[in-house]
Amino acid sequence: MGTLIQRYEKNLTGRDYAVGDIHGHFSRLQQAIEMVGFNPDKDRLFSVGDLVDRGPEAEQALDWLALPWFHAVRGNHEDYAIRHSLAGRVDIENYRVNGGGWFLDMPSARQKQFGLVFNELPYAMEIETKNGLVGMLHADCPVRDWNFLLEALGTEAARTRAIWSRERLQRLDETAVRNIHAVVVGHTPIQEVIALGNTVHIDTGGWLKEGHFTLLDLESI
Ligand SMILES: [Mn+2]
Repeated sequence: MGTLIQRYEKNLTGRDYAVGDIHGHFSRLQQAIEMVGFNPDKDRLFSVGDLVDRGPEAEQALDWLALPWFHAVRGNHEDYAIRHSLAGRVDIENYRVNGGGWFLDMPSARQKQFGLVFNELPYAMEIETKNGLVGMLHADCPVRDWNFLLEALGTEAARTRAIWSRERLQRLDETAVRNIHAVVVGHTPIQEVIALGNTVHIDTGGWLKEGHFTLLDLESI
């Protein structure tokens, strides 16, 4: 496993964007970043994870992760791939139902290639912005105070919550996460971006027929 929380220094020359779950729709993502005039020489794109499964272009995830301006946290779908390829610990039927067929049907050496790259993805990112530190996680912050996140992520319970929980949205919980300007998350498709406390849910279902990719400028929050 790589580092649990990856820190990024302030982007002094360009803009920083966050994007929700991609789920194998990299052509649509490419169109979305072109629409905002994304400049790969200066700008950065931060993903809340779930790059793969469900869509037709999941295999491109490795190409995108190799780009110097694209950074992602791990989602529960990367976690499926890691567990299957590196630990052999996955409910195969459940994985296939959730879009993992493309992965299960690849040769095991190729699966392992993905697993090793995904296993380097952090559970959380911290990005310095002019407004303060912005945190990103796939599903929800498992602690009420960002300063305790690193310690908490040492436990499987907190790691699971970080990549699977839908509790905040289900309860419309507006409790702020302390000691962080904002926390950006995905995982649960919604029609429009919604902020609950300082947690901003941005998965507007760019991979769904009726959805779209939201490119959230991190300095706008
Ligand atoms: Mn997810």
